[in-house]
Amino acid sequence: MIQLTDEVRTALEEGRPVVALESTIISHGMPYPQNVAMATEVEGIVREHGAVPATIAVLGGVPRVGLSPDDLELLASDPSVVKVSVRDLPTVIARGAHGATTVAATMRLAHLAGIRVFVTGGLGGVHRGAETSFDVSADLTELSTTPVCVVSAGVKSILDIGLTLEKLETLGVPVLVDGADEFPSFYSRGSGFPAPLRADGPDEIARTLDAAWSLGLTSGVVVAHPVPEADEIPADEISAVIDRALADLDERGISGRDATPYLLGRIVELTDGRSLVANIALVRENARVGARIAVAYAAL
Ligand code: PSU
Ligand code: MN
Repeated sequence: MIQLTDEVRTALEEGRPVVALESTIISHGMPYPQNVAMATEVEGIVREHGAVPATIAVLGGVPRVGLSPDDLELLASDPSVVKVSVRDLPTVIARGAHGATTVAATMRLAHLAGIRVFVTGGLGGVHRGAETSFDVSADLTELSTTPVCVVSAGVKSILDIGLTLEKLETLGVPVLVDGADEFPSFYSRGSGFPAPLRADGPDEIARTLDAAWSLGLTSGVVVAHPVPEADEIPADEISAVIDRALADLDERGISGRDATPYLLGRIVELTDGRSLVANIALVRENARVGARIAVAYAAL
C-alpha cells in the first residue's frame, strides 16, 4: 500500500542511510513559499551529509515515501491538503485525498517502510490546559509504540513542556538531549527543564538506538538538538508572543487539530517573520544532525 521511490527502496535494501522528513511542517507549519524552499533545501542537506532523504505524505490516497519537486510544491501550496495524524490515515487513503503527515503519521509510515531516523522541527506534546481540554498530541502515543528516532529542537512553549516530559517518561520513551544538559524549547536553547538523558554526538546516539532496539524496546527515541546560538530567540522574548498567541487561540475558540497550525501561523505574524527564520534555521541544523545519526547507525 505504501509507495517508495526507487532511490529510497534501493538505499534501504542495501542498508544505506535514509532520513524520513514530515510534511505537516510544509503544509500547515510554515507559509508559502518559504515552506517549499525549506523542504527542498532540507532534502539537499540530508544528501550532502551522506543520507537519502525521504519526505513522507499521502498523495491521491497513496502513502508515499520519497517525493518529487512537484509533490513538494503541491504540499506547500494546495489548500486541499489536509493535516493527517495516525487516526486520519484510513480516511485520507479511502477518499483518495492529499494529506500532509504529522510527526505521528510520518513515524508510522517511516517504520512501515523500514526507516529508522526521522527529522522534524518540533514535536507535538501536552498542550497547556490539557487537564481540562485533554489535548495531548498523538505524537506522544506514537513515540511509545513505534521504533523510530525523531530528531527535533525540543518542544515549543505553546505546549506544557514539563507535562510533555513527564508523559514521555511514563510512556517509556528515551529523551536524549544532544550535547547539552537542558531540554531545548524550539526557538530557545533552554527551557528551564533538565535534559532527561544526555548523549554527545551521532556515534553515541546511534549506539543508544542500537541498544534500545536490540533489547527489543518497542518505543521510539526522542533526540532533542538545541537551535544554533546565532538563530536563537531568547525565552523571555518569545514567551510574551506565545502568551499572546495562546490568548488569541482561546478568544477564537480554536481547538483540536487546528490549534497547533493556528499557533504556529500566529507566532510568525506576531514576530514579523523572525520566528520563521529561527524555525528554518533549526530544521536545517536538525537535518545535518539526523543525517549524521543515520550514517552512524547504518555503519554499526
Ligand atoms: N510543532 C512545531 N511545528 C510543527 C508541528 C508541531 O513546532 O510543524 C506539527 C508537527 O507535524 C506535529 C504536529 O506532529 O504539528 C502536532 O499537531 P497536534 O498538536 O495537533 O498533534
Ligand atoms: Mn491535539
